[in-house]
Parts: sequence; structure tokens; C-alpha cells
Amino acid sequence: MKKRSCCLALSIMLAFMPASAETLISERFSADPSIHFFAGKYYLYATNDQDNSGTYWDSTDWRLFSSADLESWQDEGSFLDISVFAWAEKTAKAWAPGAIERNGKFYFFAPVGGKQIGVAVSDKPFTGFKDPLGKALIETPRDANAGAEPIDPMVFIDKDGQTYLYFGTRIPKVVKLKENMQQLDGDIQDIIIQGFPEDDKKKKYGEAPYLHEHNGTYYFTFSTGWPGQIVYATGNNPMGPFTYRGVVFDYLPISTNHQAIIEKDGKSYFFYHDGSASGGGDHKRTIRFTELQYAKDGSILPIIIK
Ligand code: FUB
Repeated sequence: MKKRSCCLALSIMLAFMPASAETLISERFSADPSIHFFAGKYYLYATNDQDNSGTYWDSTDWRLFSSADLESWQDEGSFLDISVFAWAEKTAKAWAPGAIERNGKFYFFAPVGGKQIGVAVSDKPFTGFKDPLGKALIETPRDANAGAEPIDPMVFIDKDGQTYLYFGTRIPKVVKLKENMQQLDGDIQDIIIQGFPEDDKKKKYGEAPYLHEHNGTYYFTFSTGWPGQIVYATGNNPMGPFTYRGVVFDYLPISTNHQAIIEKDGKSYFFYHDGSASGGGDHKRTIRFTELQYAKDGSILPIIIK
């Protein structure tokens, strides 16, 4: 009875939610947004769908877009090729990346094929990235508890300076990084998410882990699978556990869903991809964003695109 009234309440709430306007970053096919504000400018790192075969996510380089104001966007080109990682297998694909700035250096975390994560570093956010390690930062089965498919790296630096690397398919993983951003600082741990609704078996972790902090609460967002909703869970520690809170962004008519959230000047933005552009689809996605809003109690208002 309780569950039914909860679902009814959600449906009514969704029906009256104002729809959000979206902004398309570029007509060029790209996906898996990783959005940052570096050195006075927004930088968006992406998977390069334009160059894939159209039948799989098989591009081998990453694309970069930039913007001074979130309104006008520049295509900075194919800024990094998977060959920067000399150890990458010949068949390795370049999937959803993550990036971060630390002590004036820019770090790019990249899934290399489905089994490894590499890190590249540069003095500039848009060029010059080199592999300082000469080997994978994370690799399965080399590293204990790296999981079957260590992809979709995302990096978060907490207020106390501690860095956390999130990644993983089907089981979300987290590991602390040392200050040099090139060494793990402890064991890779599974992230515990509690409180998934018992009446919705589709609500589970799939991929696209993302951590952000808002008003002292840690928000862990992710896709529930293939296809997936973007849902969120909250907690008071970046390592978790997190408690399921609800849906942020509903299923898309394509097999993947992948989000990134940035807060700037008191506003929050939700970046995502979809397959709705002309000629688009599962493997030809385009990146868009819209405003993300919170209710007074800190819950995220579900996003419905106009
Ligand atoms: O772009 C390839 C894969 O599709 C990403 O790694 C996943 O997050 C999904 O968006």
C-alpha cells in the first residue's frame, strides 16, 4: 500500500514538473560527457562517436569541446589518441573518460579497452597529454578487486584534498589516489548502495559512476544499465555507503545513458548524451546539457526535457 502511494506521488510530481530546455554542444557525434571548469573556461572531454563504425563504440580517440560561457561552444578537435598509451592493445577502444586539475596539472583518466584505465597528464587542459606511468593505473585481473570491466573512470577531489577514483561496470568501484594522481592509495573497494526499491528489480548499478558534493552531501549518480536510467544515491562519505534516492533522468531510446554534473556560480548543470540527432542512434550520440535543480530538502528534481 505504502509503495503504491509512493509511486502515485512520483507520477503526479513528474506530471507537474516543469520541462527543462536543453542545449546541444555540437552536431558532431560525441558521447560520455566529462565537464570541467579549468583555468577560466569550461572543458568537455568526450568519446568520439563521429569516428566510430556506427555498429559499435569503436573509436580510438577522445574529442574535446570548450566554452567560455556555456552558450557558445568550440570544437577543440580530437585532442588525444589511445596510442598515447603505448601499452594499449591494438584493438583497444577509447571510451568514457574523466579529467581533473590538481596543483596546476591536468589529469585525463581513460578506459583503454574494457580491461584497463590509463592516466595521462599535461600542463594544459587541451593538449600535451603524456602517459607518465608507461603502464595501466588500473588493470584487471592484475589488481585485486578491479572488477570484470574497469571502465568509465571519474575523479573527485574532496574538500580535504583527498582524491577518489570511481569506475566499474555492474559493480561500482572506488579507490583513493595519492597526491601525484598516479598511484592508488589503498585497496579498490566495492561501493555499497542501499535502499533500492524492492518492487523495481531494474534499479541496480550498471555503469557511469559520478560523484559530486552539494551542501555537504555526497551525491552518487549512475546509469542503471542497458538501457539505463540515471538515478542517484546520497551519503556522507565519498566512499559510501550511499542510499538510493530516486531517478534523475529517465531511459533513453538507445542502449546507454551517461551523465556529468557541474556546479558553477550557484547553478548546477546536467550533461548527458542521447541518440536523437539526425543519423544518430546507439553508437552515434550527441551531447547536451540542461539545468539541474534541487528541492529544499536536497533531493534532485527529475529532469524532463521539453
Ligand atoms: O561510449 C562507450 C560506453 O558507452 C561508455 O563507456 C559507457 O558509459 C556508455 O556510455
